[in-house]
Amino acid sequence: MGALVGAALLVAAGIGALGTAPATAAPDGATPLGRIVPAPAKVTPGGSAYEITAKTRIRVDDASKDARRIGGYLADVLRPSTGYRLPVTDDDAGDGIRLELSAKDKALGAEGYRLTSTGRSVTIVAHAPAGLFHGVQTLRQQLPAKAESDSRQSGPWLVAGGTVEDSPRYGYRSAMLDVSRHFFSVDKVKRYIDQLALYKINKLHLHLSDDQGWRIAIDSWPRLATYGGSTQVGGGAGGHYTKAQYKDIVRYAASRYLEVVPEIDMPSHTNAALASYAELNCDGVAPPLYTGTEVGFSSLCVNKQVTYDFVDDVVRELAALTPGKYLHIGGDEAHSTSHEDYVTFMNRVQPIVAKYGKTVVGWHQLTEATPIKGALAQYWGLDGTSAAEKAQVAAAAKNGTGLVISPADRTYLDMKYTKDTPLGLAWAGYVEVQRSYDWDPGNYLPGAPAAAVKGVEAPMWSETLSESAQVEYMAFPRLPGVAELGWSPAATHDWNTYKVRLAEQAPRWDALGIAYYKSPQVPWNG
Ligand code: NGO
Repeated sequence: MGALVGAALLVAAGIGALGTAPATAAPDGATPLGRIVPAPAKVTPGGSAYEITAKTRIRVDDASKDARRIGGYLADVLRPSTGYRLPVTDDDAGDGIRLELSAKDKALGAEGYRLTSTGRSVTIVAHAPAGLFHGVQTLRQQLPAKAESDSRQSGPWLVAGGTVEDSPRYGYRSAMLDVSRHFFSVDKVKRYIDQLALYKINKLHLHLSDDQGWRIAIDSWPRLATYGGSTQVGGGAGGHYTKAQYKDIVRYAASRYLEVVPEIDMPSHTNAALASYAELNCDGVAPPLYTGTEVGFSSLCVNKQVTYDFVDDVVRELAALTPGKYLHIGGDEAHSTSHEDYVTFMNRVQPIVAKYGKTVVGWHQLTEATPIKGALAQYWGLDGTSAAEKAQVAAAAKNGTGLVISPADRTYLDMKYTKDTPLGLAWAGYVEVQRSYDWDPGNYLPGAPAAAVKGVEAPMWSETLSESAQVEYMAFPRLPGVAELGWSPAATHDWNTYKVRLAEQAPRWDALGIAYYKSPQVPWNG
């Protein structure tokens, strides 16, 4: 694309104002409209800024519980820092912050919104509650970073004037947390959910089982959690979620408009289950619990009926805990299962997921079997993946299998940034911030039709991570970049302007207590 055409596209997408210029504020001191992450689809700056004051009210549609809840959420974010009361009222006439659900604005879709800021009000209009919520995230980022503080700060609390019209490129914008290699408490998961919501991520993929630990209570097979969940990498105490705790996570995620996608990884990555129940092993002997980090050594016994009774029970109970559409069945690295057995197993398990009303997601090795209608394959290859393997996934995509793109050498948040990164793995190479952002999910996999791409994911594997601070150091600043690949129109993609917007997020992370990696690729101080 010629430079001129590129520039024209940027202006057409409404983000001309985002240019490469240093981070100058708008004349009235507000953050320039649209200078946020992910970049909005269309920004029309103009007019005077809105100022949140002690008199500001949050006005919501009286008919909508969702709008009221989202108004309450916004007030909770802003009260500590502003010190204002910010009452949420259903008197929706008058000045202030207005959250409106509009049945007729169908063009905004399931997640889009329009934010209009004038001297008298900020109005967010959406067709569906998720759109209102995403609009609120935009409003948060337009305010000074200190709005995120949990102690009182001085204003002014300005929102630049103009209009943002925004909706996502992809409907599947996911982050994964591996709670198996190290167990993460409910509170830690909630903290991560809050961080994901700020960047308009809408799926939380929980990797609930692996060789090192089974993390979800299953009533019909209780030892999975009580024994299979009793340790983790390095031999710590591990843990598991009771059903009540798991529902709490699902509810909390839903309140931030994230859908939980639970994963039970099969037929390999199953040592915790095999250790808990001897009958799941072909030789009838339970192996010991495992606390190392090798992969691919375990396998469910493909030719025993009890295996499918087990899968049926687990999927039934998990589906019942899952209001979302998807259930992930893993399927990666089945190195100790023959190809024939793998195909038999995956083709038998997918209909079980369908029987309980869920849509199958699997790692892309699922395409070695026959993906069931509607299934999604999650591509986790890298530049060096063989052409044959890429072609097999692309062929499935041509046949109707949807793709979630999560290349290990781009979006894996557990990869070290450089050789000096104290945490993380390096099997897919080092993944600096530019590398994680500077690619296009729409044309990433050669031969796969763009329409097959349903979205992106940033997985956080936890072999080396057990604390929130460690997760955050690996996620920030790469996670916002993957979020932008999932949300923003391809025409807005530009590393040189992105890195400036990304740098402007840092004071917000400071206010939120997120200790991020200070990549030398990002101009942190303007
Ligand atoms: C691979 C492997 C996981 C590891 C991860 C570490 C997939 C899909 N299977 O990704 O078991 O934890 O790498 O980066």
